[in-house]
Amino acid sequence: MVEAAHEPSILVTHHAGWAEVTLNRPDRLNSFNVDMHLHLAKALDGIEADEDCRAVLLTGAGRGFCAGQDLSDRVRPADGDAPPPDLGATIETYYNPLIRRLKTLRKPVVVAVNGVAAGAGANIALACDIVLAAKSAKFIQAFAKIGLIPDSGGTHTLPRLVGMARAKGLALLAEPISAETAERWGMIWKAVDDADLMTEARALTAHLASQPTQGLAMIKEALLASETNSLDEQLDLERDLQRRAGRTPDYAEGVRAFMEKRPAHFTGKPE
Ligand code: T3D
Repeated sequence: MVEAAHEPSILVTHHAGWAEVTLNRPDRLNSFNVDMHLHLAKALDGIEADEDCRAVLLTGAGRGFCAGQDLSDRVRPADGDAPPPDLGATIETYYNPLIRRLKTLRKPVVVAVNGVAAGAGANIALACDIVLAAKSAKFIQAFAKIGLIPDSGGTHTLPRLVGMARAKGLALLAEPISAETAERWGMIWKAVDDADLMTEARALTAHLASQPTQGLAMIKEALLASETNSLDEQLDLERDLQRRAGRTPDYAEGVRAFMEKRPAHFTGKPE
């Protein structure tokens, strides 16, 4: 008997200086099961360790970006004796490490939200550094519809991005909002015509991959820290990071290129 070929749940395509990671369970709108979590973590391990990879693009296969947790792994018979699943364990093991990783990865992460982003799928997209979304895409904090709360950082990220009134509306009503509304509210960087999404996302990622990688990593670090730091703490952090940025070869090259009126050639190398 010939076994059915197993479609990988994560696809990684390497380009010059950057990598494209595709969530690949299109028949389930790229919702997460354990296999996809494990393969995504492995892909990000490789990207993190690869000095030549200086930016990441995340997207989804098919008509959706990601519908969050695969709920077919969570079904219990109404009259059965099966104990409830420990959702805290899944979050601790898979979702929280993924969000921490996206936020702290020392290279920019662009996301191309190619279609609906629901539940954890929406908040994973919002944890990326630059969010581009197809105009046909929708963002849905779907959790309340099944008795859950926004996870994957949603309760932290949403009020900071869109303010408490909108965060509460999104979380409590679980209604879809369009990419254009998300852009207008400041939740994402840009809504893009569907036909242009991947071309624009790839060009943006390639551009970021050619920039001063260490400096970009320090910008991410400073902005993340600003979510909890006082102004005094942030000023101190800016001083320390600027000191380090000033020691990088890319800073020296950036200044030289400016003075010589030519494009800079950044290498992304550390201090
Ligand atoms: O559990 C834990 O570990 C805790 C962590 C939780 C994190 C979470 O993300 S909880 C939230 C889970 N996600 C949702 O509640 C969203 C569920 N999906 C939807 O509400 C809708 O599918 C969408 C609004 C996203 C899209 O709607 P629509 O009409 O465009 O598509 P559809 O027909 O509903 O879905 C297409 C197929 O994908 C369909 O399968 P079928 O009928 O063609 O065989 C549908 O069942 C499947 N699908 C969509 N989302 C999921 C899913 N299958 C499993 N799990 C899903 N989340």
